[in-house]
Amino acid sequence: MGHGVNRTVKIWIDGQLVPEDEAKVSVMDHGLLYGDGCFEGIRIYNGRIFKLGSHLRRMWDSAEEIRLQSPYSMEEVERAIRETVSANQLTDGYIRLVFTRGVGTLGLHPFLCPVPTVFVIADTIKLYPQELYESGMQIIVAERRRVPRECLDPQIKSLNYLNNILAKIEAIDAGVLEALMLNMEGWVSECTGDNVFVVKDGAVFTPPPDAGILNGITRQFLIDDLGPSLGLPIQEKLFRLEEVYQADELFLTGTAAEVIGVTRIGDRVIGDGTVGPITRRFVSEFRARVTSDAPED
Ligand code: PXG
Repeated sequence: MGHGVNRTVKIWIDGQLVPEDEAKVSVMDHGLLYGDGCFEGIRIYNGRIFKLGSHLRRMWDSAEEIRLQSPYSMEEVERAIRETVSANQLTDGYIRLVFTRGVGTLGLHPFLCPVPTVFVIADTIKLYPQELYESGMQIIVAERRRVPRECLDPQIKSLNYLNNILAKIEAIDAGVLEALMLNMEGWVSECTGDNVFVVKDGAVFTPPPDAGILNGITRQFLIDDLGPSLGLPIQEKLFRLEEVYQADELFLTGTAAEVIGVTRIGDRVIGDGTVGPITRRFVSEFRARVTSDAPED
């Protein structure tokens, strides 16, 4: 089944481009049996693959952390991604790159799976409604804590997303789209699929990687590039929920969400309840940069 009208989605899997209904993974694949594998979500803007190099490096870092060796080189995976994007005639959309441990026995042993499964999906993306970027989104604070680095480092973008999904269910139950998670020490970490930034008295800060977060590619783009070019340096520091409640502005970043303001958290209003001026500058500068000449590094 294609997702669009008259369009069969082509999937790249284990070296071949095939129609979606032929792209199959075995029930004996440990990606399915144990969530043993890793992935990336990547955006295509105006024919350019945003931060593809950074996503590939993070994918290789995740794979190394779980001792999964890709059967394809980074250059081969990059070619596979570009091939999949052009086969689906996408100039704007979303790419999902997945490595699974591969087919094995009914036992945890990862090294009894001889060949990792690799696939690339490229499709259109369902975005948050534009109105949310103007009025700001509402989120909650999840009861569920972010899994500690000592147990499963959130820097590994693994196929094991149940920690985030359980927090996401809390958000859905509360009628909102995201949930902010604290780490086991009570520091603010991140949302289920987005990083978090606070604005206070003109200063912008975000939790450091050692808060136990995924070091988002969008987050790093703001720290390295957008912040400095807007004259708004971003500081990494640990902070508590109290500082979130007392923030002037709050915003989230992620591949799917881009940059989006948060105006309510639970029943508390952030700042004056509108998307603040600094958040607006990041939202519009982000859009301008990715739509004109999205960096692929
Ligand atoms: N934290 C977590 C736990 C994530 O999963 C981010 C932060 C933001 O990272 P990037 O690199 O995207 O700036 C993520 C990324 C989806 C979706 O479909 C979620 C993500 C990425 C792409 C799509 O909800 N999460």
